[in-house]
Amino acid sequence: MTDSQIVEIIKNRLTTKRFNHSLAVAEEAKRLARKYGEDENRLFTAGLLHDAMKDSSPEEQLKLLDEDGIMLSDIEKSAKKLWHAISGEVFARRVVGIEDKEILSAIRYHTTAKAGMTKFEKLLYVADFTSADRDYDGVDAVRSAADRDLDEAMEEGLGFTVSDLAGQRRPIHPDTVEAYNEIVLKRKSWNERV
Ligand code: DGI
Ligand code: FE
Ligand code: FE
Repeated sequence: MTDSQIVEIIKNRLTTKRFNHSLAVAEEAKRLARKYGEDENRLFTAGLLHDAMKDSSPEEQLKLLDEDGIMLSDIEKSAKKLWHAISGEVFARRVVGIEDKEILSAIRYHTTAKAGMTKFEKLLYVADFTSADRDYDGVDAVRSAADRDLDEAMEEGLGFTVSDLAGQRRPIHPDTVEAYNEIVLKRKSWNERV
């Protein structure tokens, strides 16, 4: 399937806002891929598809998971916002016919992240934080980190997510905790702080 066919598919599935976000993430993923020496075309495709199930009903998402034999953990059951990354991977694979394992895995982990991510997976995760349509408090810090260093941007994004979730007393997915611990142990940024 071509990117323009994929654009038509997501246009018909998403609200205008979410469709524009998906185009912006695709552009940002491509820009970051060029900067960090990854495959621009495949990251563009991953960006287009990453939120393909985000505006679908819980029932529709659960149906895809069920058809694929995927069981949700208790934490996943408790947070519907996590479902679209899992169902989005199934959608990309089974409905769109994407066979590229790295595109599928980048979609699967674009919300929680996980330890041991590839550069490709990190680039989609960061592009979702820094795309042109984003305006949350703290976006400037992630954008300037992304201008300097991919792992610094991962640390900024994961730190933001962990603080935000803990501040709301929401559960933090073990994949997110493992990604966070891995990146802070690698970078040891706290040593630079007073
Ligand atoms: O789909 P987007 O809005 O573009 O962005 P996203 O896929 O990163 O989703 C962000 C949402 O997911 C945000 O509301 C926080 C939530 N989230 C991310 N990681 C976790 C999480 N929620 C819980 N409960 N636990 C997590 O580890
Ligand atoms: Fe998402
Ligand atoms: Fe997104």
